[in-house]
Amino acid sequence: MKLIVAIVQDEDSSRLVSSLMNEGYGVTKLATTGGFLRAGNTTLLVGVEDDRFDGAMAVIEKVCKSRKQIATSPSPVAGASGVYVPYPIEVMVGGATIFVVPVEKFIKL
Ligand code: 2BA
Repeated sequence: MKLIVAIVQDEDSSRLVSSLMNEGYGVTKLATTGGFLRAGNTTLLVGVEDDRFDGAMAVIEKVCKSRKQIATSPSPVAGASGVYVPYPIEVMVGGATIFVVPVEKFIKL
């Protein structure tokens, strides 16, 4: 068994949960915040048997889209005033950031 930890954009999360549930996968949805953008994203925990792993990954790949987001970043060099000036930068976020973890035990009490 494996645990898929998938960090996805909020815009994709509802459709992804529905799609996974419709295919018979168990899903837990967590509201999370990205460290770089400091913006909300969604982390899904999906426990899957090994023979269903590829199917779950295919669903995630199909639903999650990459998008450009504008973030505000402090300038690395202080200006003449000595103040760090925030400036907008464009970053490409997602599809999905995925960690796959082997599951030693799966217990339901
Ligand atoms: P954030 O940390 O808010 O990052 C959002 C996007 O900003 C990233 O998209 C990436 O395109 C960009 N970015 C991140 N750190 C950067 C940096 N130091 N300089 C320039 N650009 C940077 P993704 O790579 O698709 O990541 C989406 C979200 O996935 C992240 O949101 C974070 O919540 C999570 N994530 C990504 N890599 C991770 C890791 N190694 N461990 C834990 N969480 C991770």
